Parts: sequence; structure tokens; C-alpha cells
Amino acid sequence: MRALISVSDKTGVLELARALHALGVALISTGGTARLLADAGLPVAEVAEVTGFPEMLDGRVKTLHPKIHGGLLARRDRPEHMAALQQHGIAPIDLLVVNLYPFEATVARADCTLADAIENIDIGGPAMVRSAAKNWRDVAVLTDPAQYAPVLAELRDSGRLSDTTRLRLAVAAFNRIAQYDAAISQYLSAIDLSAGAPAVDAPPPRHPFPGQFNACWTKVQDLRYGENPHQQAAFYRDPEAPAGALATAQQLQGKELSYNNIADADAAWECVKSFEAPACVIIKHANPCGVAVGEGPLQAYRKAFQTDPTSAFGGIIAFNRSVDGETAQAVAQQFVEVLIAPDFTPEALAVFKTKANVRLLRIALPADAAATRNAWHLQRVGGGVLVQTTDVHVLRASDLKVVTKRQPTPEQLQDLLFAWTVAQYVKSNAIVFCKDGMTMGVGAGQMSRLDSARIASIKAQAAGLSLQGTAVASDAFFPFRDGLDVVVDAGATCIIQPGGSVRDQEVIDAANERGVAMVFTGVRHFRH
Ligand code: 93A
Repeated sequence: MRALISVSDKTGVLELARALHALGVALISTGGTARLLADAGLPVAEVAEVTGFPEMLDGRVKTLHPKIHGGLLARRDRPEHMAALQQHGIAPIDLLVVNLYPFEATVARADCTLADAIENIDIGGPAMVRSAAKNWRDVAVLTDPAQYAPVLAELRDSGRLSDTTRLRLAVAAFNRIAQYDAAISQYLSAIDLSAGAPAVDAPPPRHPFPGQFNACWTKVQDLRYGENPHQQAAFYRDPEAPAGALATAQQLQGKELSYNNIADADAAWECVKSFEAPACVIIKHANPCGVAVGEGPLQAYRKAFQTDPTSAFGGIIAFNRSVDGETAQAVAQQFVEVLIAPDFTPEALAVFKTKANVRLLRIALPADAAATRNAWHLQRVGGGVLVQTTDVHVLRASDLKVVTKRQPTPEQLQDLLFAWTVAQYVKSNAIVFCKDGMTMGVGAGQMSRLDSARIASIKAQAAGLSLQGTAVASDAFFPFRDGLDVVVDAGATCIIQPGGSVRDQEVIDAANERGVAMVFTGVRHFRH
């Protein structure tokens, strides 16, 4: 048996080569990889010795040779193929180990020049991977260090790899090539050519969106069904999933996640990540029905739950702090579908041991959680897809413009910023009443802002909460004074909204007339 090893990422390759050598496999390798193996005392033939042709053009041509591709592509069950190999002095290659020039990592660097990017487009590696994967019935191809150990184990146990293993490896190989080519296509097609070809020794000017969108996602799991039981569904992971994203979650216990669970868990997690203080977010049907910050997770949960205990039933709950035993006990009193947190203490896990259906998701919380989001937001439309950058805008107090005679007090300002952050995660039209770091009434998803305002105050009443002295956020401007009148009638004493309506003055006059404070953000947060 002969193996060709040519890897840029040298992780685990020495151990693999040693183990292959011990199994009697002959090793062939390219420049850098060959040196590494030879330095470790392994017998290895350089590709140049095999081809009788030197590596040339700065390594651009190393393995692109019939002695290599013939050895990978020949069908062992075709006598003509084997005769051709003999005639040309080509030895078969049975195992290929390749990982590619690090194109994705290179272009991810802010200072990556066009020349750097181009030099990191691997040609020979993908060509070999394709040859080996096409000939999967006779050749095994490893494209990821994670495959080394299981493949070695199978080789040791059975002396060969099964058809299923070889086909599985071939599929993984083609997936990797597709992903690699997608990265190249997306990088190159985003280069702005309006001023001609850019200089190669500098980072090229780029458009935020590539000329061709080639998302290449990997299936995490099939789901039982979609939004409704008659729809089929699956969950995929983005190869560029940001740190701490939902797709990186580890499920610690509970029933299988459903389509709606995943969607709601994402909404809860993205919202709770926005807060620095210990926070709790309860989601129902993609909308927050309770959000609060507190001294710790328990207090945050108690406050969040109070907003709308009726809706919180069967909710999806997220924390931005480790869940302790006390908090777990409090949460376990209610019917909860999914609980998401950066961690759970052993006491918390013990509480949920007896509630085997509750799905617990652990997700590492990155340091800059508020800034770590998907780069793109996608929405399917018939036969197409709308792509936009994600709404990651973070408002600072210094961005606010007070437009009324009355200034908000420091406490009001805190509640306004809190309400504004929550409103970003409420479906439009969003009206969010808050006080003392908790939501007091949430009006979501209405076609009229007025109705959202009315619903928020009806819900507060139903929960037995008073809206007197609350701060209210509106995700977009009030087109008329009537919306402002509804929230002030309900008890709001300060308002945060984008401003920008042709009738801003009418709304400002109304705020002054009613004696409330109002601030403009200059930014709106539609969410559909
Ligand atoms: O420059 S290439 O596009 N041309 C080739 O013929 C070739 N053969 C292998 N890149 C090529 N490779 C790549 O070299 C492999 O895909 C691997 O990533 C890398 C290993 O080089 P070295 O062993 O010198 O570190």
C-alpha cells in the first residue's frame, strides 16, 4: 500500500505517518511535508523522485503530473488501466492525505494583499483530492486531521477500509473542495473592479457583497419537521459560524431540538448576548415576552418572568451567566422548552436531571459577545434571496439627542437604553415599556404602531404591572402624535425613538405638552 501525504496544516500528520509506516505503508510526500517526515526519521520518497520532475514555479507545479494522477485515478478492476500504469512505470497510490493552502485564513486577515490571496489558491491539492475522491472504490482520501484517528483504527482492525468509509471520505472531500472554491469565488467576486484591476501588493478594494453568493453549509442534523409537522426540515452550520453562535451549542440533555426550538433559542441567545449585566430573556414565537437585568441570574429571571407569566409558559429562556442551583430551581417551577446559558453549575444540572424533557444548551460566550454576530442576514424570497449585513448597531448614551424641554434623569436614561436594546429583538412594529431594568409591557409584530402600543399596555395590565413612570422604546419613528399619546396615557414618562418623521415637530410638541422626556437615536431597528 502507498500513501501520498501533502498537507499545509501539519496537525497530527507525523503521528499519522508513523502509524502508516508501522502498518507497512510506503510514504510519498511534497517538499515541506516530506522534510517534516524525514526529520522524524521516517522513510519518505519526495514527489519529485516519483515523477522524475522537479517541483517548479515556486511550488506551483509539484504534484500535477501523470505519475501522480495516474496512480490515483487508475481503476484497479480494469486490466487496461493497470496495463497502462505498467507501461508508463506508474505505481498506484491507495491513500491520499491532503489539506489545502490556507486560503480562507489568509483572506480573513485585514492586511491580506491580492498577491497573498492568489498565492494561497491551491491548484495541485484540490486536483489530487478530486482524483482520489472520484476513484473512491480504490483510493481513500483524508482531507481533515479529525479523520486520521478513526481511519487508522479501521486500518488496524480490518487491514483495509470499508467501501462505506471510502465513500464517506470521498463525499467529505468533495464537500471540502466545494467549500474551498466557494471561498475563492466569494473573495474574488467581491473585489471592486470599477477603477480597473487593483494593485496586487495591497488589500484590494472590496464590495461588502460578493458578485456570487456561494454559501456552503454543513448539515448538523435532520429535524423531525419544520415550522409545521407537514414540512420537512434540517439544521445546517455555517463554516464561518462566529464564536458563541447558536450553531456551536452543545446540548446537555433533553428531547431533540425542533425547528421552532432552534429559531427561538437563537432569538433568545442573540438578545441576551447584548447585555453586559446578568440578564435573562424569555422568548415565545420569536419575540421576547420578558427581558430583565439583575444582580445575578436568579433576580434577572424573576423580573423577566413577571413581565408576562402567561406567555412565558413553554418559553425558551436564555441567560448570559452560568445558571446556578437556585436559578435552576426557580426556572424548573415553570414549563420551559429550552434553556440556554454559557454554563450550568453541577447543582443546576442536578435540578434538571429530574426534568429529562427540558433541553439544556451550553454555548461559550465570547468576550465581545455583542459584536460577535453573523456577518450576513438572509431571507428567502421566491426564486431568490435577500442578503443584508446583520443589525449589529449598538447605541451609546452619547449618540442620543434629547429633543424635549424635559431631560431624562440618569435612571430614565438607563431604562431607555435597556428598552432600546430589547426593541431591537422585538418584531416590528415594536413598542417596549421598561422600568428598573425589566420589560413591563411588550407590543410586537403589529401592522400599526398604535396597536403595538395598545397591546403592550393591555399585557402589562394583565400581568398586574403598572406602567406609571416607565420608559418606552419604539423601534421606528412615530408618524403622528397619536402613538405618543397612547404610551403617555399608559403611564410612560420618557420615550426613545429614532426620529426622522416629517411630523417630528408635531410629536416633539406633543411630548412637551404632556411633560415627558424624549430622545432620538437617529437609528431604527425594523425586524421582520
Ligand atoms: O502549488 S500547488 O497548487 N501545486 C501543486 O502541484 C501542489 N501539490 C500539492 N499546491 C500543491 N500542493 C499543496 O501543497 C497541498 O495541497 C498542500 O496544501 C501543500 C503542501 O506543501 P508542502 O508539503 O510543501 O508543505
